[in-house]
Amino acid sequence: MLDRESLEPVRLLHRASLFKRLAAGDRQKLQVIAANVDTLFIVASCNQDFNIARLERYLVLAREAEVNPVVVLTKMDLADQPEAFAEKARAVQPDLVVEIVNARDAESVARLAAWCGPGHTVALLGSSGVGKSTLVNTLRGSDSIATQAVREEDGKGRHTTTVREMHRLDGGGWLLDTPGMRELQLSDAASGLAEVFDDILALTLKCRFSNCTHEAEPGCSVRDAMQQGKLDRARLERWRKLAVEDAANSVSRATRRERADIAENAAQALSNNAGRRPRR
Ligand SMILES: Nc1nc2c(ncn2[C@@H]2O[C@H](COP(=O)(O)OP(=O)(O)OP(=O)(O)O)[C@@H](O)[C@H]2O)c(=O)[nH]1
Ligand SMILES: [Mg+2]
Ligand SMILES: [Zn+2]
Repeated sequence: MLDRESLEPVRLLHRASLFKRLAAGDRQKLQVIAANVDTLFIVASCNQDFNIARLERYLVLAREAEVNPVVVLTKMDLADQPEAFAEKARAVQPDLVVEIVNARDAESVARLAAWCGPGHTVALLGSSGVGKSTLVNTLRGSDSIATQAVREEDGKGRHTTTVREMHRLDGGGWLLDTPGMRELQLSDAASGLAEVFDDILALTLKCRFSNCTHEAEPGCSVRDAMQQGKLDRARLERWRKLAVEDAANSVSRATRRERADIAENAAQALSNNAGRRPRR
């Protein structure tokens, strides 16, 4: 927080919500994507970009950071059945808010204003080309941020936005536009995973063996649910993949932390010894 007069920093505000990811290239490092965000717009398009696994991944991130997620599906004007995409997204979590818009159309985007009121900060995440910057432009009633047509061949974006940028709305809200990210690995996201996949978690707690792998053990509630058509195998596999990834990344960072602790303790011991040299 800055002092109004001197503009000197007077207080470091507590980061209410923190989005982090493992830095691309260096899996051992955490990179902060955004802090103090109230709402996350998870942006995807009503086309081949739409991907349930990616949506779940962003949701885990939002739940882990305790930020309110809103799924924004763009390009409804280009889709034959945009509602079909919304249905798929809603199936991920029963209470999930899903909005379908034409990001270029102010009237269509107006429904998102509810989350962008005074003092509110919204971060936009999603693949390149889904229309994050277009949404920001339309919400601000300007076209000052660069956007670029997606590639003809595969509909993929061209990584037009390259840095995170805050944009102020006339109404007092803030929008954080981000570059479409290629890599978004989970780390330390156990509680986010538990929330997004709470149905699976509840089943695993009922398995006969506490270390059930849900492959071949008797008394497995997860397999029972699948046999009864209550759990989709693909969803189970997506959960498994994210859980394994999260565990692997969390462990490798823990080892790094442990190594740092050991090094620090050793240094401490050395300096203590230096102070307590035996008298001659
Ligand atoms: N018809 C239509 N076009 C859209 C819509 N949303 C975005 N576009 C177009 O899609 C292209 C990509 O939009 P951008 O806003 O640059 O996408 P972005 O998500 O910011 O992409 P990066 O900055 O690369 O991460 C632009 O040509 C937009 O005009 C939409 O709802 N309908
Ligand atoms: Mg952009
Ligand atoms: Zn089981």
